[in-house]
Amino acid sequence: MTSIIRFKENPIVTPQSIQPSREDMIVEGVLNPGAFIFQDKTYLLLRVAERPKQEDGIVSFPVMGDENTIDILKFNKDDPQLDLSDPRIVKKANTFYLTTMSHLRLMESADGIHFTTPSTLPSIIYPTKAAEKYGMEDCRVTVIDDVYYLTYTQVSAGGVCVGMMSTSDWIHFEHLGTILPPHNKDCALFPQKVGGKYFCLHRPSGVDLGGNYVWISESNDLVHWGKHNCLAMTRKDHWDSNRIGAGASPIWTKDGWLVIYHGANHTNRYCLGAILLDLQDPKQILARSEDPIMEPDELYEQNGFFGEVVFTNGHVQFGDQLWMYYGASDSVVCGAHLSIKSILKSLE
Ligand code: MAN
Repeated sequence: MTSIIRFKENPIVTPQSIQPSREDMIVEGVLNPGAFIFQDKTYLLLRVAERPKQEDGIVSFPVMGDENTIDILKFNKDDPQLDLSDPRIVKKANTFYLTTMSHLRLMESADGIHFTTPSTLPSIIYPTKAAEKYGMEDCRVTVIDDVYYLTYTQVSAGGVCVGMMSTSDWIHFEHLGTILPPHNKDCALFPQKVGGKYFCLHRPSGVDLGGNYVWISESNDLVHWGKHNCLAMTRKDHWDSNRIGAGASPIWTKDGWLVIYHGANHTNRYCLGAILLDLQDPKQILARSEDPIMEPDELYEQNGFFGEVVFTNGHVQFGDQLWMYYGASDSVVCGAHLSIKSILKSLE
């Protein structure tokens, strides 16, 4: 059994601690943070999911307008074409929208547990691109040669894809565009080149043939990706039978690249597992968790906007200790301590 020690302070960030973008909006969830160290402090790049205060009989949700303003769309709940069975999605006839719109927010901490709005850095990253009209989600932050690369989910009527930005100072950002087209998300960059190439993990979704599997790809410049290979599939009758996706950047260990990933079954219960990849050839899987290393066991992981979810895309490493940050129930942000050695041991 892997020893995962949840922070006793959990949840460490809640919607109540986040100021909504506008007075008529409420923060439904703070979730799925990227994590990194900058100037000796721990930072989280949170996903903030907002929607308008809801009126009786109506579902209303935000989208970015053409002038980068927020437009509110409304549908009557008694519309027979409306399907609201998934709290994350508004489906009308064959058109999909999201019930909330997400942007990214930075929070800083001296101890990795108590987070506040940074005093000297811009703290909000709003969607600005056509590909982000329904929001930006689940950002991974990877440091490569002192540059921070942000890989995040872009959502619009055009589909779900992976966007990239970079920064060195967290003040100036370079938009590097959409690096992987729809349907794709959960893009985690390796923190260094392997055999002279950059690598990333990502999760395209197959429609008829295929599924929600993790793929691995190569690049010379981090922006143009090729040599795509299907790395890991879902496993029938397992906890990860329906969808899997990489967490944060793979971790170098002398035994191989350690990947923490999420897996969901057909009831949408999200757990975490681990995969070990060959150090020289990360297209080769050396081991994979048979059982989850973490399950939604706590009340705050079982109940919320979308319950039964632990989802990680951010961690920072101190020697053998991984401080893993995760979203619980798509509502709050939590943390846990993991020993890398104990995860490796669970894979033997
Ligand atoms: C999606 C992810 C996350 C989210 C989970 C659970 O697969 O992209 O954004 O936390 O679903 O709702």
